[in-house]
Amino acid sequence: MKKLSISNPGFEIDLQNGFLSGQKVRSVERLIRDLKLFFGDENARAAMPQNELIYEVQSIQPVDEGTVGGLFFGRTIIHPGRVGSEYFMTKGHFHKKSNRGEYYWGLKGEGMLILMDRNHHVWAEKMYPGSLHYIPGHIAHRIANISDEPLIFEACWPSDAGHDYDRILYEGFSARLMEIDDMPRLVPEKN
Ligand code: S6P
Ligand code: ZN
Repeated sequence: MKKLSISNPGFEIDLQNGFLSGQKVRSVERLIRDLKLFFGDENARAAMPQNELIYEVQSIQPVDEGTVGGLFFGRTIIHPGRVGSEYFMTKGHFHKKSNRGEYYWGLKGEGMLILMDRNHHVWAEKMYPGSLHYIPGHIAHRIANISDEPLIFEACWPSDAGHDYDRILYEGFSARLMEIDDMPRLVPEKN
């Protein structure tokens, strides 16, 4: 950055659909084969086409992962569908630095933000275009798409937060978002 220079920003966001562009925008795809054991009905997941795209994430990481004081920005699209009766969803995670918080906001489609505290209490917030969600530290978060359209949302989180997926894989969320009588319902896991 030169002294007194005026330049364009390094990144742009499409205000209609949240698409991110600019230098070093990263993209990750999660296919049905990447989500082994994350859904309640593993047999149903295993029987699905393994290349089916469940969600895509774009992220802007202007500093190295783990940097204290920086911020990351991300856009996620979850495609519509279900594994058995469970809506397509993200893996979900606690942050590795557990006390780090995060903002989520809805851009398109209808979804549910599923939250779980360290005592395994689960609750949810409706996500829709314009919904804004503050996720405090120590709370696991996962998003499910509850409509027949793609769900698009964005997020901003600290660059030293990290992601702890293992805890979700081994302990799980203690309730799952299922379609029951055409309605989304949180159903407790049987232990
Ligand atoms: C990162 C932020 C999002 C998610 C993305 C996918 O902290 O919460 O960008 O990474 O929505 O979800 P997950 O649970 O697979 O990371
Ligand atoms: Zn997070």
